[in-house]
Amino acid sequence: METNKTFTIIKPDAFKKKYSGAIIKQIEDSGFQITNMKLISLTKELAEKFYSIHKEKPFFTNLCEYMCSGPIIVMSLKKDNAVEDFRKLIGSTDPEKAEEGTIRKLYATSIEANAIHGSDSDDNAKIESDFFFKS
Ligand code: 3AN
Repeated sequence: METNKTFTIIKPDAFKKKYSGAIIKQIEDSGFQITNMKLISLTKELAEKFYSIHKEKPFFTNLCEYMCSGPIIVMSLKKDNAVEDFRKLIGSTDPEKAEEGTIRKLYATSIEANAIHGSDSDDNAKIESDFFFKS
């Protein structure tokens, strides 16, 4: 399994607030290369499929509705140790717990509207990237 790829989504809250440019700059300045990128709007079906791992969670319905609430930017990224380094760059899922200077600390408003997604493993990076760029 390759360890130099990850996948990210700039979520509806961050896109709506016009943070995309600043977030992409921070990603590039941190050494990541964008290898694929597109602006899309998720359908309910796609959101439910993408987050199917969370389908038993109490926040699943709200999460899918929120992810469909506006355009998002999906990107595949390349860098050594990509998954781990990117998780560090975005910070904790809950922005209140995120470290200073992380993308979520800077731009997220809540645990749900948390500005950005980052793959949590090399396997998921490939699955998620293929989900948006190989269909
Ligand atoms: P992360 O995006 O940090 O990997 P996951 O994979 O555990 O976090 O959760 C996926 C998404 O589900 C989060 N980015 C967040 O938007 C939402 N989420 C996670 N936990 C909660 C929660 N307790 N309440 C509401 N939404 C949540």
